[in-house]
Amino acid sequence: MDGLVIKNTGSWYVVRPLDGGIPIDCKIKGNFRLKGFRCTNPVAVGDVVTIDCKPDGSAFITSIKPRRNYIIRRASNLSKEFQIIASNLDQAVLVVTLAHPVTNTTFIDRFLATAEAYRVPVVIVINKVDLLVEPEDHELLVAIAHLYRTIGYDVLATSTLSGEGLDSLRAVLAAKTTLLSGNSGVGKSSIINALVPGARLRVGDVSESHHTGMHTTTFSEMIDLPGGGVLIDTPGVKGFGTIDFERNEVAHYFPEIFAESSHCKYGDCTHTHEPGCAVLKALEECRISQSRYASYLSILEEDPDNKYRKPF
Ligand SMILES: Nc1nc2c(ncn2[C@@H]2O[C@H](COP(=O)(O)OP(=O)(O)O)[C@@H](O)[C@H]2O)c(=O)[nH]1
Ligand SMILES: [Mg+2]
Ligand SMILES: [Zn+2]
Repeated sequence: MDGLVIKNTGSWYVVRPLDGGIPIDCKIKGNFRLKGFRCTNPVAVGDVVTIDCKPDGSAFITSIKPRRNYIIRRASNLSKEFQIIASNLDQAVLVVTLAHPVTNTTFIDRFLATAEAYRVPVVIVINKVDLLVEPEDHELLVAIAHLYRTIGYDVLATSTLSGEGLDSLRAVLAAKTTLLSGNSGVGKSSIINALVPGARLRVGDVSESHHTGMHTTTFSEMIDLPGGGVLIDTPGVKGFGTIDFERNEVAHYFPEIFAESSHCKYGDCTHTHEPGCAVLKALEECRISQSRYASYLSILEEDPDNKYRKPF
């Protein structure tokens, strides 16, 4: 029987049969491994799997259908193992805030670069806009929204308090499978509660931060949206942006830097010091933003020896 993995508890998986039957708790066989995957969880939410139901009521996942895409993160900071956060995504929503807390732009840009690398479109949701009351707060909102829209990302401004932007967000999510990401405290649970009557997720839950240590467990879950579409919630997972890139690949995942780079004098230009670098010229002429370029450099400098690679 084939089914969709709708929940990963860390110990077992909940699989909803494609024929519409009730969800079944499944284990995986001890030696179940995907070729070439150094992964802590071989099966992910969003996977379509074949399951084997035993007469005693137990059920096992025996194979995974090929994935259209997926998103991974490093299992912990220094680990060589990876977790697949979710697969077969239409898009990711990155929830950010400009106040309480401030999401830093490097985090945003790492997330976007990782999503580019795995070909997952991202919509940026700036939440808690009700807190942006001072004129300078509002100017910042306009500037950030303009920056990312210019690069090509959709940007929404929302407030779960006032309800602003929630209809636009509903429209973006309709009939799609969306990974919901963002730092702790930006309002992900509040957004789910606003969109899904009866969801009643705990809000303001600080326990999430305890899950960021060495032994992070992935608890991902699909949440059905009224009117179609699903959200994949990943409490305890800080999001992605923790993979490594090959040095000469980094620019590929910054669309506006990549666009300029075709005009650089040297084909192997790193856009840091080279004469005739079109990226540095664009930076000088403010066609590439300082903050984006700083994020590019921060990723580049993380791996000066090019030790690490995108794992798969
Ligand atoms: N002012 C304001 N506070 C919000 C908004 N959305 C969520 N919050 C608050 O932000 C805190 C964290 O929200 P939560 O949904 O738990 O964030 P999560 O960690 O991303 O799931 C809670 O105290 C919420 O009440 C919003 O739009 N405006
Ligand atoms: Mg939460
Ligand atoms: Zn260059």
